[in-house]
Amino acid sequence: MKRVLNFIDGQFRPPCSGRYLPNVNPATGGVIGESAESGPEDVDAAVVAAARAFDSWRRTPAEERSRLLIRVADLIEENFDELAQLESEDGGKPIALARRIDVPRAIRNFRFFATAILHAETACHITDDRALNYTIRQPLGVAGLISPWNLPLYLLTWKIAPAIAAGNCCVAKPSELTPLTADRLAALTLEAGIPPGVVNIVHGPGGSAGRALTSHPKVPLISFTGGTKTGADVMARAGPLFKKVSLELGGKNPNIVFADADLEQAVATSIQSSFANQGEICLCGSRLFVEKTVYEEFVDRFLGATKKLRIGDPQDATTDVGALITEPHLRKVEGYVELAREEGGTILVGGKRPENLPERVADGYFLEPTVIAGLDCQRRVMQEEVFGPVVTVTPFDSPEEAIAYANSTRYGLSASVWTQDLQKAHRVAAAIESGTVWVNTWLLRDLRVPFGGMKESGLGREGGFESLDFFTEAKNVCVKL
Ligand code: TXE
Repeated sequence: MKRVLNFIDGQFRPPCSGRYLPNVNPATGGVIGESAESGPEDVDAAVVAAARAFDSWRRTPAEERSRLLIRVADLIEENFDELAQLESEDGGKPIALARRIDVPRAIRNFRFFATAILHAETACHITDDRALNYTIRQPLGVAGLISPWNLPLYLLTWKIAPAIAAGNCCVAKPSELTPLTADRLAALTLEAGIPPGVVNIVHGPGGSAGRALTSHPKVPLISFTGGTKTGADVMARAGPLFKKVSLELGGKNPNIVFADADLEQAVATSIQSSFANQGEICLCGSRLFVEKTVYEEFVDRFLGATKKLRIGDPQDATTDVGALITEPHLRKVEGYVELAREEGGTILVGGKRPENLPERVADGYFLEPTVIAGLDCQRRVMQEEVFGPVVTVTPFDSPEEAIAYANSTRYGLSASVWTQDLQKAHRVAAAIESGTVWVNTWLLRDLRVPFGGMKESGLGREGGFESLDFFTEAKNVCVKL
């Protein structure tokens, strides 16, 4: 039984409450440990430590900060197997996925921002012969970082690395559902030589520890990834304190397949974009739109590939689909399948808990990959984020109709477009209301590009220099000549 403590000022400390939350392995339903149930006092102690460390960290030369961050990346790499194992146990995700996506991306996040700060430039504006303006970018102080359970280490490092690379210190609050890799990361930052107080990690529920961070007057900046409803609460608390806020929220992403697409590739990638991480990725393409003339052929092939997915023990290297994060979440996703039936949809495949699971995971929170047809775009299942292995398929007649369907939700995070017609690809990409449009691919991430959502999918952009801009404040110095 692993007990996860807070990491404050370079030390592992129990929460002030003395209470712990059970940590459940979603694949078995068994308790595998517990994590600190922190509240405002713990967050305050972490903020004090971070503010103290900021004084010298902000003055640490970029080359030295870079060296330390690269050391963290190296240590994640050295502990690759253990981290993949922890991520899989904690979140129910297939170990193969943790090895392919989660841990490599955590390494990349640290390496990327460690080197990015060595290439940062600032602007200079010359006002005729009267003045010279230059811009200084300075860190803000204590960054509040709140991350979710679906890609725990991937998203936590996506926030910690740019925050501290830019010279801030941070208080991170990982999801209470997946504390294990954050806990290992804390130890690795210590081993790497990151000074005490630069990285602080406080575990606990969103309603207490999370809110203490978003409403803390000494935390001028919040980077949040999570659900849209929670994002609104973060905004409501941070707004009156005029904090800088970046929100990466939910998605209901369209995946549009035109008749001239390479169907083989479109099917193979759509299987990933529909069901990777059990559909628990904000970028998953949960609404598939297929041009009518190839609809039947595409759906046939797609259903065939769906049925071949192996659902089972996440620890088995051949498993494609693991367990959903919690039992309530499983029930919520099942509720959407039921709602789809009531709304007149047809379940083409899946829709139920799998039978014949290996004994070790017989009590886990599994749901078969599910494909639903026959729903109107305005139905709730087509409008709300399900966040499970559930995808809808809908035929369309023209690019205009596909665009209208794509834009028919309050979300705008990402989209995929499948076509071999270059002009159509550019035209449709420009018309879709989303922060990212992938053409003939999905989840291909260059860390330099702006990443974020339109509409209710978020606020602001992170990635590359956009992240470094977010984690610093621009100051204009105007010198009269
Ligand atoms: O996420 P929450 P939940 C979506 C998905 C999912 C839904 C709810 O649709 O079904 O959100 O998931 C912390 N102040 N996504 O409830 O609550 C919380 O402790 C400050 C999309 O699990 O948003 C955790 O650390 N913090 C998504 C983090 O916020 C608060 C990923 C995210 O949890 C808080 C996850 C509060 N009031 C869910 N309440 C994505 N965009 O990838 C909670 N938290």
